[in-house]
Amino acid sequence: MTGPGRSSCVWIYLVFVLLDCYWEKVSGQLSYSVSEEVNLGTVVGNVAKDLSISIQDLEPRMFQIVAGSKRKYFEVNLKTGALYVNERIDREELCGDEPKCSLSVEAVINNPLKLYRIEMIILDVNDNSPSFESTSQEINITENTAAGTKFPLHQANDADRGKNSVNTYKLSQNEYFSLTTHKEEGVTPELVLQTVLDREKQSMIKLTLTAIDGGTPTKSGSMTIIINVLDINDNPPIFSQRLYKARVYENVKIGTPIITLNATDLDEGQNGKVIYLFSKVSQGKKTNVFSINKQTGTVTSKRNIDFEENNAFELRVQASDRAASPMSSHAKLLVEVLDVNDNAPEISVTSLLNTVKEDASVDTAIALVSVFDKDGGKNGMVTCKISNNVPFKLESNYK
Ligand SMILES: *[C@@H]1O[C@H](CO)[C@@H](O)[C@H](O)[C@H]1NC(C)=O
Ligand SMILES: *[C@@H]1O[C@H](CO)[C@@H](O)[C@H](O)[C@H]1NC(C)=O
Ligand SMILES: [Ca+2]
Ligand SMILES: [Ca+2]
Ligand SMILES: [Ca+2]
Ligand SMILES: [Ca+2]
Repeated sequence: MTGPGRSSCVWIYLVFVLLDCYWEKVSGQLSYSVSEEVNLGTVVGNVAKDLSISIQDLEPRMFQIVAGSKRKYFEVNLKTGALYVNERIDREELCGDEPKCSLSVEAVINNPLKLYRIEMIILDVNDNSPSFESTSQEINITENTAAGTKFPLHQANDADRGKNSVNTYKLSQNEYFSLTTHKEEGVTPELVLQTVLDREKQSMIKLTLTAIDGGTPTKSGSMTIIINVLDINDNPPIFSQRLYKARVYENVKIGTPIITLNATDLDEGQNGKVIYLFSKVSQGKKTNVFSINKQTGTVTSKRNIDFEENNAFELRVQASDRAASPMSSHAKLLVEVLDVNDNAPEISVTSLLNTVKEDASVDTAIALVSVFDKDGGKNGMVTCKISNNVPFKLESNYK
């Protein structure tokens, strides 16, 4: 347990304790400043000169630096007295978050034995860039959120201290957001909504947040901010036309598609899903003739359509979305019924005279014959003929 190395260790420790007060008072304290990360061999100062020791004495009196830690950060050139950097000095590793960083170095000289404490102040160098914990941050914002609403953003870290740490944040150019920062507990960034968002115009907004430190030159780090604009039901379905016109032949088979209406809703999901209905204001006999497919908007015949009964239908249709609070709009559908020649002319005869005298004069009116055809247009036009071998002729009194 008591080898030579061990005993010298104890010895040095004892001397330190004994002489602690002594050199504090007598020698004063030597202090040097050195930047972290300087090249090995960089000279910090001349200890021989600063401790008033003759350079010639350094070697014979065994001047040496005592390593305070595992690493011997500094060494002395015994020929010149120059104190130089012997190991890489990383302020971040040595002191981390501490505001001040210094190393205590002891030097010893024999004959007579003397101890010196040298304070090495380690200066921070801007050798770290600000960085974010993740490469992106996702924020969900409902469209129509009021301008001025704030959203907290992730903070960047910078291992350096003071002005070499994060100083400012910048947001990429955009028309929707600005940035505000608070300076308590470091700089914290917040997103401020400048204008009301419209999902139907832009459903995703990509921004870049950059953190910049105050070093010379500055260093920076950035992350992506992804804004998902969430939908609200702010659009009604809109019909492709205000007035739809369709034609259908009477007597078409029941279930024949007559027209397909089309309404579109700009919203998302259920807010944008359209259902079609006949409007309540056009209830009754007329809509009983037709049915409308809720999903597709296809109007089909539900009963036999008779031109002679109705030659046109005017229907009101409604498109609604499937949101919890639905929005609706309306359109008109005119169905014109086309005639089919499904009626024979009907003849009715009204006799004016029961008998005709043999000497009745020519052009005496004998009977009134009415011809009527329920069909429309050409289908309803009639021509009348009477047999050739009778002594009567037909004369029309009006068209
Ligand atoms: C954003 O909304 C989506 C779907 O609504 C959800 O999956 C996601 O977790 C939300 N993200 C945040 C950051 O709230
Ligand atoms: C409805 O109209 C929209 C927009 O004009 C069109 O993209 C869509 O294909 C139409 N749908 C049908 C079923 O006609
Ligand atoms: Ca460093
Ligand atoms: Ca640093
Ligand atoms: Ca909608
Ligand atoms: Ca919407």
